[in-house]
Amino acid sequence: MELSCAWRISLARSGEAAQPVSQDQTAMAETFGEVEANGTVIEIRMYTEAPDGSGALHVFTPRLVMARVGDTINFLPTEPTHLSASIPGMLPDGVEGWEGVLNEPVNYVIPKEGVYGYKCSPHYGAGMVGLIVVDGGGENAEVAKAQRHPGRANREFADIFAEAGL
Ligand SMILES: [Cu+2]
Repeated sequence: MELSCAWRISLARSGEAAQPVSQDQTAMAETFGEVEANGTVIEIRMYTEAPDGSGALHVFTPRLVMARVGDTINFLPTEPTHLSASIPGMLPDGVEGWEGVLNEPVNYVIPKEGVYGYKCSPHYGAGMVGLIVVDGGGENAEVAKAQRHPGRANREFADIFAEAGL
């Protein structure tokens, strides 16, 4: 049975804990074991112009993070016109992912080991993408690497996977 993971996804103001959006926590616990937030928060900022002076446009910073199950990923709309949304085909099996709203933060508690690819939907083709590697990458790394993307996102993901050693 396909179980919804939507309860662990929330859109919240920066600094607020993620809140469940449904009551299906018992079923999720059976699927993924202990997946409550462990208190570790990893911030990923969304920029129109990279803060490192490189001149790169439309970036997540950092674009690659190593995380553990239970960590909270906090996407911050540091500059406007951006969002974070997971990419279908770049999530571990059974994980539903997240879909952010323009100019709003996303708090996402990592439910399972594996790799999580995501994009800024308006700037996907411009290469505004990123990757979360959880507990070494797990079973879906090869499937995620094989995904094809619009425009500059292919090159960007190739660079990110190489940086991750996957
Ligand atoms: Cu963007």
